[in-house]
Amino acid sequence: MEQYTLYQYDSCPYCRWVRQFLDGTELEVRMRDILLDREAYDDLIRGGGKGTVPCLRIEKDTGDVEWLYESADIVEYLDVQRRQPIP
Ligand SMILES: N[C@@H](CCC(=O)N[C@@H](CS)C(=O)NCC(=O)O)C(=O)O
Repeated sequence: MEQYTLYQYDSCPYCRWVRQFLDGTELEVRMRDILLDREAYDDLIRGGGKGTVPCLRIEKDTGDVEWLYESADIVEYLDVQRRQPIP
């Protein structure tokens, strides 16, 4: 199973949209608030390369990690994943 972490913060409208999408799914996504958690912000910069949110950290079954920016791309990606049959 892929593991997901969403880097975001409360008042960001793009983040809110992704969170609202997630509310209607059963996907498990860890939330990290980059305004409240300095370590989360540092991890985002180090891993993703920039501090823009939302950003989805995707850890593949293989251990490979991808960082996906852009709310529309995040929602589209997760929408595909949630339709996958459970192995
Ligand atoms: N097109 C992006 C816009 C994201 C965006 O503008 N996020 C703002 C917060 S609401 C941000 O992180 N700005 C700071 C930055 O880009 O470094 C999306 O849809 O995700």
